[in-house]
Amino acid sequence: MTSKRALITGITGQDGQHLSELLNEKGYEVFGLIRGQRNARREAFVAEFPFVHLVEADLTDPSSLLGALKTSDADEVYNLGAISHVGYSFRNPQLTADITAKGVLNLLEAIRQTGRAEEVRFYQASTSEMFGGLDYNRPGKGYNEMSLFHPRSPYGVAKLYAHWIAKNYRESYGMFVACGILFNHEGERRGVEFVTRKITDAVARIHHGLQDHIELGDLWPKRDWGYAGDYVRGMWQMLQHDEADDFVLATGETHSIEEFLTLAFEEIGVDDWRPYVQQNPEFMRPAEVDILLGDPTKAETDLGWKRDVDFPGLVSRMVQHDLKVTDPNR
Ligand code: NAP
Ligand code: G4F
Repeated sequence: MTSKRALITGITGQDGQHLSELLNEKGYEVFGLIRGQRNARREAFVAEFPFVHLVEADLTDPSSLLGALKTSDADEVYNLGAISHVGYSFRNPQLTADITAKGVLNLLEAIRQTGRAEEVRFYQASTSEMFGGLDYNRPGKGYNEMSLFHPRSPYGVAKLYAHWIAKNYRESYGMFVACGILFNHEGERRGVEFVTRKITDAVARIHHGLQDHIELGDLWPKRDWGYAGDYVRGMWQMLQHDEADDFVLATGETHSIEEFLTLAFEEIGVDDWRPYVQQNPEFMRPAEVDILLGDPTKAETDLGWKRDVDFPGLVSRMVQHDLKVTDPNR
């Protein structure tokens, strides 16, 4: 039997790395879309994932996407590429719309142009940011696939367009388009611009005497944080399902940034994190998402998905990883 072929956009990002690894283990031939004339992450990526065939393209350039689809001749396309940082999207709203929203339309249209629209299975990386934290229709139960949307950032609004255009192509052209509405997922491959990795990296550096404090924005928001390795498994399961559908992936628990700080500092034997944390308005947002809590019942029931890593396990593995990589004696 010939192996399946997958094309991943956003291959250099956290989820792209986890998914490459998973699909390679499953025997796929993996193609990854890489942008930029000299992408700073290319060299490190090639060293760690030599089995991935990189194809140059950009979500804002339709002809390059068509080329990538033709080169890869993919059976499954995972669209993970995006401006994914909420704070950055406030400062760069038009770029966010071009890549995170319109990029999806470009990719779907390019798939249609290949003439293989009915054969290709497509995954769209939708997000809990589309809900916006205003838990007005299912108070306390968590968002599910039927919850109302109220995005609170240029990123959330762009992702909502992407979500609906993806569903529209499913309904209009009979394409197999699955939308994974994923709550926050983290891990040792998370960018340091996101709050969890920023904290675990700083905690490790404080432990090694390389820095003395960390500057953060608001500490009260709550997130439903899971482990990225568990979530990419769910993406793959969505494309193996008999029907294209929408699925929430979440843990069903929500924790504040203060709780994350408590566990992270305990990992290095510090009981009170407060002396090490300063608040800096630079890291606050014009509109905040107060609380995110997801209900993954549908994915658990229909896909058999379940997460393995819990909240304390997630914090611990991230701090332990960062203690190793920042150790000046290593
Ligand atoms: P990430 O680490 O920020 O990676 C984003 C990727 O998008 C990078 O590989 C980046 O490539 C690529 N990209 C940016 N602009 C592009 C363009 N113009 N053309 C092609 N690629 C471009 O994000 P992630 O955490 O892995 O998340 C993956 C996807 O899931 C994203 O769409 C994100 O919005 C969504 N999501 C994430 C979470 C989460 O908690 N992680 C939750 C829900 C949804 P460069 O190396 O070139 O910058
Ligand atoms: O880690 P964050 O930047 O993640 P956020 O905004 O929840 O978005 C992430 O999860 C979404 C899924 O819900 C994804 F769609 C999205 O692509 C991304 O992966 O911020 C988490 C919370 C926010 O409330 C933020 O205001 O932490 C707060 N925060 C406080 N200080 C900070 C900081 N966030 C960052 N990035 N940096 C800070 O210094």
